[in-house]
Amino acid sequence: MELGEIGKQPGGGVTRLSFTAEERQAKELVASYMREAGLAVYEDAAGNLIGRKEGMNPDAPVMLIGSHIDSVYNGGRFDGPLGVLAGIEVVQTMNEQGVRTHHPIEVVAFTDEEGARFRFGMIGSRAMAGTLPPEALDYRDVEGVSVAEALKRAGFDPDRLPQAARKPGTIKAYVELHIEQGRVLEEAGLPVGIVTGIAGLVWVKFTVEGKAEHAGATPMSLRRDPMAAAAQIMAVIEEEARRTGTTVGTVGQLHVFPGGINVIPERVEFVLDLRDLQAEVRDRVWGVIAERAQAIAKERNVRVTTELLQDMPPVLCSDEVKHAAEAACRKLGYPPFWLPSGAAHDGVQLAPLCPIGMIFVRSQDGVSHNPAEWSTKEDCAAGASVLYHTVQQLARGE
Ligand code: HGY
Ligand code: MN
Ligand code: MN
Repeated sequence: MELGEIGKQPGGGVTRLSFTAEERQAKELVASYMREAGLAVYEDAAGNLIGRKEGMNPDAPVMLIGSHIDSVYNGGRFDGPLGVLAGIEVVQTMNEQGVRTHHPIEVVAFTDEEGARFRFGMIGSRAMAGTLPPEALDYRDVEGVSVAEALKRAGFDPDRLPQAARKPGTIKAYVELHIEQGRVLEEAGLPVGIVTGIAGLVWVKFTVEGKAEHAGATPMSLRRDPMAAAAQIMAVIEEEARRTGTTVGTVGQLHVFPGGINVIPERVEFVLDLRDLQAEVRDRVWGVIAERAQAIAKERNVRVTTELLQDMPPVLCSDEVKHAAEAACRKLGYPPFWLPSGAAHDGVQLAPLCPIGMIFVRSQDGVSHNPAEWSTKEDCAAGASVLYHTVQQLARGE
């Protein structure tokens, strides 16, 4: 709740975009919690905020836990912060209980998980995995500020980004506690769940170009209206995503140029967020949408071009992490329950580097990316306890 005050909007939502003053303030607060928990605090070259608890073998691979504290526009207070704060709570409790582990433990708040500001997400976890594409440094926000410029203004040197990369074998596992952001646990009447896999997403920017003309003087038959074309394409997106029963397709961002009430637009831009647990299903749906969009363009004599903004493959959670989480649930008396994640998370980027896994906490009404996002204290505590025992099993070493 205290962290949720930073970046709070008039309607109660939270907007804490990457490399902004609000995010800096949030990092300082979280760093103070980490120090209070007895952790050594540092930021890596990508701005990932990390609190480290030494293990009995300081050279052993790191047991990594955490999440993110950047948000979407007008988001909730749990998406991200729950995993970071529960991670800090876990190591604080271990320190209070005098628990030592073979592996060092690091709690991380990843930079830019949401991708709200630059329309390209997970800058921090990609940098840690060594997979941040160099061209990403030139991606710009709505004011035209590039990632590189934002890093510099926040006190980081973009040229040093490669130093954030971890070598394979240096991370024992990555476990993230996160709110489910859906209704499955609520339907099952359970406080916590074990994640089986994370859906893969693509973000595709559509630019639809027509001809700006007078809204009153131009007969319907003579128009080259990009807004009408865009509306038809969005209806195709919904129709094709529904068809498979597992795919989800969303258009949440739309820009109209010039945007006059009495002006048939010249250009319309929108971004498609398309996901499925199976990449081949998602890519087949994308193929149909792309084809039907070009047919609409032809029929309406407008120009439709697309640009791939990001493409994340679906990933499976590791058996080792799932088994540790299952044992933790049983130990605490929670019936183990497995479910996929429709939302993407930083574990997608770390999967090539180390075993990953996630523990979900029930979301009230499944609401997220919305100020009404809520999980009860009891459910958050249940999640943190499962994380506590999961981490101990994975970090105690052979
Ligand atoms: O978009 C997502 O799935 C996540 O909230 N970044
Ligand atoms: Mn989110
Ligand atoms: Mn999140």
